[in-house]
Amino acid sequence: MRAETSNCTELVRKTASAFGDQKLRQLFESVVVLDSELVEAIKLRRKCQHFRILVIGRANAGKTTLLKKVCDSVEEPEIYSPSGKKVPILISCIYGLTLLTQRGEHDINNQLIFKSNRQFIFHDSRGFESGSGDELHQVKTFIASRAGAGKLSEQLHTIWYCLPTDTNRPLLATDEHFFNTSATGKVPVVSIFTKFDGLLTEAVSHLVDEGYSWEEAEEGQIDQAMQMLTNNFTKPLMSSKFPPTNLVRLDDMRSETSDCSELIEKTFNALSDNTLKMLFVSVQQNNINLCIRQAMRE
Ligand SMILES: Nc1nc2c(ncn2[C@@H]2O[C@H](COP(=O)(O)OP(=O)(O)OP(=O)(O)O)[C@@H](O)[C@H]2O)c(=O)[nH]1
Ligand SMILES: [Mg+2]
Repeated sequence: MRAETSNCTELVRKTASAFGDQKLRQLFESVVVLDSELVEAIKLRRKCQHFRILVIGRANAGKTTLLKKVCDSVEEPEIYSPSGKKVPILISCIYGLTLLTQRGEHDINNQLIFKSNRQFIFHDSRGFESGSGDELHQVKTFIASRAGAGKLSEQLHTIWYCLPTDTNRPLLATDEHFFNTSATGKVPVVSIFTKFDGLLTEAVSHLVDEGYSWEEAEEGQIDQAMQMLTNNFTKPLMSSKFPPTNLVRLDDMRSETSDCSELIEKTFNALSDNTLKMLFVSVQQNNINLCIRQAMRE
């Protein structure tokens, strides 16, 4: 046991299997280092403390709400400049009311960090809404500069591309342009269909317009919404030249009961590099299930 190469994996496994109560076993597994790969994870965390995600999505797509959920925060993120200086909140007073304004939230180069989970760094881009080539150029430049960063901690690890589904403008021409022209190199893109609850409402209206009763429309809303999702989003995205690595549909992220575990799993699956997978698992604070499953896989 004094040798560097020895480990106590067998003891840990046998202790885990001795628990009759499944919850106790899971608790044990979650607090114990299951094997040398997790020791590697600790070494890796010394080198790189953050998992860096670029979030793209037009105004109102639900980006901030989603990030708060991922980081289990009710507070707004803190904003840091590329050099790590905190961007101050602007305090103004209008008609006796004190207003706090977040500055630089949508500047792609700034870093958004939630106090509740400082291990994620987000970059927020409002996408290509205006249709001008400038925005696309800015995003491409950002991706290229991060790809060229020497240090793992400075590199971009994943892109979350948010597409609101409760809209009558599903994919903008510029969204299609992105997926047809932007090779993101090794950085996986997870397309996130946000506000699916809004699409369900749309589906009900659509069915009622088609002559169905309210009861029938409510019954058929999920099938109808899934069909709309497939036709308006999934098919065009997946037939593009650089399709997203993975797709996720999210329900109402404002609701207390909704969770983003599917997004976390699909992001994990989208990572092709084992080091990054390990880093991603190690930055989870709210998603203990992924940690447990990953440990059990070994
Ligand atoms: N119906 C519905 N509304 C949502 C959902 N997520 C967020 N919203 C609402 O949509 C609005 C915009 O949400 P944000 O999270 O601020 O969107 P954003 O993409 O960060 O917007 P910008 O920062 O302005 O680009 C807010 O009123 C949210 O409460 C959702 O899943 N379903
Ligand atoms: Mg926002």
